[in-house]
This record gives sequence, C-alpha cells and structure tokens, in this order.
Amino acid sequence: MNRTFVMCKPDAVERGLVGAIVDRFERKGLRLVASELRTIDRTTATKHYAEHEGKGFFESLLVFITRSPSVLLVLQGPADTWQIVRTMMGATNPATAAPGTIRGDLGLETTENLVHGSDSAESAAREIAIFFPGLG
Ligand code: 3AN
Repeated sequence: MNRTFVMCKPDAVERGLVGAIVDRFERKGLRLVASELRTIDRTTATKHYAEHEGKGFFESLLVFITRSPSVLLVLQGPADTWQIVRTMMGATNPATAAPGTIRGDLGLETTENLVHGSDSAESAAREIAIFFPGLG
C-alpha cells in the first residue's frame, strides 16, 4: 500500500500547527491525494478507534477527537508510506517522543498528541475507506 491515512487532530488545528505538520510531510516527498477539514462524529470515531474500546482512556479519546475539526489527509509515497509517516510522527507519548519527530518537537500530552497515522498497510486501507470512501 503506497497510500496512508493521516489525521491532524483537533489540538493541531486549534494550535494552528496544521501547516507546520503538512509542510514536514510534503518536504519529505510525500504527496497529498486527499485533504478535508472535518469534525469527526462519534460513530465514525468509535469505528476508527475500535481497537481501543474498553480501555480506560477510550471515552476521553472520543470526547477529544470529536470536539472540533480535524484535518484528514491521504498521503502517497513509495511502498510502506504508512511506516515513513509513523517514523516522522514519533512515539505515542509526545513527552518521550524523539526530538525531530512531530510529537517530539510539538507536543506534551498523550491524548492530545497532534497526529494520527495508520499503523500498517491493512489499517491504511481500512481507514482510507472509513474517511474517504470515494477515493479510487
Ligand atoms: P498511536 O496514535 O501512536 O498509533 P495508539 O493507536 O496506541 O497510538 O493510540 C491511539 C490514540 O489513543 C493515541 N494517539 C492517543 O490519543 C490515545 N492513547 C493511546 N494510549 C493512551 C494512554 N495510555 N493514555 C491516554 N491516551 C492514549
């Protein structure tokens, strides 16, 4: 899969960091093939985060991700584009994410960690179908 799904989460939009984040991906050489500012509804968020249902942070994750618009992106690059994006994002907890990564440079909170990127080729296909069903 040479396409992956990326979300600049509500905190990234609220803090005015979308441009800085997209800039990193574009400068890396990845190409935008879809982009939309959208407030994610609860049903879609539940589907997207199905693997975390039942965990302690699930409810606060849903409240956060639906509270204001996110910028939804599909990025295209060479094989395993999802992996390139994950490397650029850094670890889930921004407090310990490596400097030079998006989370390492711009964030501090685990829930409000600025970006989401698909974690496998299968997830990328699943998530692109959820958020951009019309994308051929
Ligand atoms: P990643 O976003 O790095 O793929 P996941 O898929 O494990 O991380 O978690 C999805 C989202 O759930 C994270 N981006 C974060 O917002 C939230 N999350 C994950 N683990 C925790 C945790 N231990 N405490 C609070 N929120 C968490």
